[in-house]
Amino acid sequence: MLQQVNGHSLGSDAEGRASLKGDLREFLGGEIPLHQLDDLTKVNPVTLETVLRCLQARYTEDIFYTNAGCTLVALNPFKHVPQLYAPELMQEYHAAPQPQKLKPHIFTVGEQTYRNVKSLIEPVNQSIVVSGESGAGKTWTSRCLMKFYAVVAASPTSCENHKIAERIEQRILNSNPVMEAFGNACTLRNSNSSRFGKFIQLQLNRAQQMTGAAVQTYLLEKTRVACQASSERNFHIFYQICKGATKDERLQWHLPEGTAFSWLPNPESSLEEDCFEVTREAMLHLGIDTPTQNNIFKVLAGLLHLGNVHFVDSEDEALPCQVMDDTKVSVRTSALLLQLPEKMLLESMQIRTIKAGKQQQVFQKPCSRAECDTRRDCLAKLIYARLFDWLVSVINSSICADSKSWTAFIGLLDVYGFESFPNNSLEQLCINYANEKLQQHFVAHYLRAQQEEYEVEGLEWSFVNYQDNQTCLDLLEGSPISICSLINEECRLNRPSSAAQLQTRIESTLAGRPCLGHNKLSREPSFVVVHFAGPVRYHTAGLVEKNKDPVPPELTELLQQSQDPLLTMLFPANPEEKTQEELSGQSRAPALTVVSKFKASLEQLLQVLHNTTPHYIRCIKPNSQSQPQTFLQEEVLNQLEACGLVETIHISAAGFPIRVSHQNFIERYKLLRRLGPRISSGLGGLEPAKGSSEQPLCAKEATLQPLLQDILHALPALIQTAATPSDPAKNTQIPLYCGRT
Ligand code: AOV
Ligand code: MG
Repeated sequence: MLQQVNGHSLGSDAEGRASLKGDLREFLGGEIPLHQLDDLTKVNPVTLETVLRCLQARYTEDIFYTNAGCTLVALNPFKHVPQLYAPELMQEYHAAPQPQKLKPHIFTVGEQTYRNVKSLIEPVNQSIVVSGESGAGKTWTSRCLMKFYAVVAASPTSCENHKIAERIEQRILNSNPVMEAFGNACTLRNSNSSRFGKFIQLQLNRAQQMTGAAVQTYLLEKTRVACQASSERNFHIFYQICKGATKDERLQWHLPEGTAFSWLPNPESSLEEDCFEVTREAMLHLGIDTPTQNNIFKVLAGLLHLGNVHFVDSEDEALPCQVMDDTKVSVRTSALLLQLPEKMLLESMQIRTIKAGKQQQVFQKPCSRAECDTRRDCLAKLIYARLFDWLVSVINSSICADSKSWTAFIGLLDVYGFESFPNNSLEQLCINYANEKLQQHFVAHYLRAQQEEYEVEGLEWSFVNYQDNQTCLDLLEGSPISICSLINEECRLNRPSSAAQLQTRIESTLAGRPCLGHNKLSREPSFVVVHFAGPVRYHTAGLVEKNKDPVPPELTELLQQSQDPLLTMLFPANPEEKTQEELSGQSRAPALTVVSKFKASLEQLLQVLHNTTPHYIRCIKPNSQSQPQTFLQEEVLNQLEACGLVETIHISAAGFPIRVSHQNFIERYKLLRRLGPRISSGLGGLEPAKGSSEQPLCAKEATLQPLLQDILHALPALIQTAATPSDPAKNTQIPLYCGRT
């Protein structure tokens, strides 16, 4: 069938490419300035170098968006360009008959996605996958897309409806500052780095109006609460409180000006910490009232004081480690703010309770200084992670529409980008693993599936080679043995295992795997993974423990004693509501590891993505110093290479840009069937035959240009074949050439 369609289409494609060559002659002759090439499929030859030159020329001219076939390349301007995101511009893209004819923009992707939802049969869920390395602009882009939908998918202006619509859109937008305050932090790569993954479904009703949204988050980097790499910072919210609290609040939360907190490193000023009022206002919109907010901030202040508690080694092993003299006050203040009995708080960190024997006899054992520190950190992580999850659930209950009021969604995916630091641990392993998965989704969906389909359909197609990251994923998660399985195994066996032993185990068991890099230079135990975006050295120290993420039951029991309303809610005493971590602390059943839980959540995400029509935006970071007007070729080249952009362009340039499902195609064009023999006379005889009861074709339908022109040539045979797809169960798509005219 494709051949019948494409008997014509390929001809057009060839013509298209001929005219493209014409462009290129001009381009190479310098008649078309490089920066005016809106689509990278038009550079010739398509090589890394020509693509790079084109992007650089555009960047120099302050043009930040460029089409690259099925993807949009977004260069980070690292400066405010307000006119680029003005509501008027959003409306312009929304109202355009063919938004793809306007300058490339994230609004083009936004609008096309929005239009795609509409189908004659059933609305089709869409997703926009925003990818790129840390600091490339993913969060910025998804925020702008949310604003775009808040404008174009707003409910009509009927007064009451409008009010509701405005409220829901505003609320959805308000989820951003709250989630960023609690989930973002300054890292070496990005001063507003997302430390959690986010998939937000914007819910649309049949009239394409946004009626709600649902947020799903992925693995918050909770270790950051108690431990920040050098030159990095804690989550923004802590700085916001310390800087933004009023005099009264400072008194209530025991935050006198100038107090130094161990968990608040690098307190120099940043934009994000000036946003306390914005965060508070947004929380209010989401239904978190001022007393609850104050309660949250009081608990966070309690955590800061907890971080100032330091222990000294005990001279006698049988006695618990004591708190350093000058930090005793921190125990008191922390207990006061968390509304916990001070003695219990201290003992929960100093003494381990062991239950043993059939009778479950209780023994108590003093912890070493290192263990006391670990338990202190664990307490903070436990509270912060629960608080974050609770906030997400509050946000969801505030913005989620009931299932009857929406029929389709547009999903926006914004996860933490690929990152490589001097010291990489389990957090980076998970983050980079997530990015590998997304890259694989792109490879599988676009680079591989599309080409395979052309081959199956018998098209003349010369296969474009691409870098498949399957080997890296096999190394990370494959069965039976992979890095994840080996780390999990260590957790399961629960045996003392040094960092060096883990390194040896990984290197010897997985020796010869193509993506396991050489580990010659490092003095510290580590292993190297060659990711699609570059090699990363992961240090093995603490990896197994982080993967286990054990929560001593005494800590949860302690928090259940709190008199604080927020903590009471986060840690209910009711045993029926025990969570997995509590149960795992008590039972012998092995707890799910961090990696296993993360893997399962990623698989769920990919399943959701798989059931939507995906759109891709590739964010590129022109330099790692976050400087405007600075385009570092080497850095951009690495990113272009890593994401397979050149291959994408090749496939897009030679492939079929419009794809319509059989069912939709028939629904849309079946009326043309009756033209039958009149096709030969072009668009002439559009009147129904004499004596027929058919309505005349309306002019709009009769002039569906240029698609109609293309289709008319091949119509009779096409409809015949489309009506009887070879494998209806597969709901095969008909790739249509729509012409580049
Ligand atoms: P990321 O989401 O991709 O990194 P962000 O979206 O946070 O990166 O962007 C990093 C910074 O670049 C932002 O804070 C802005 O200062 C700037 N920026 C990005 N896009 C634009 C734009 N279109 N216009 C102006 N400035 C921009 V990470 O979350 O670290 O993976 O984990
Ligand atoms: Mg981000």
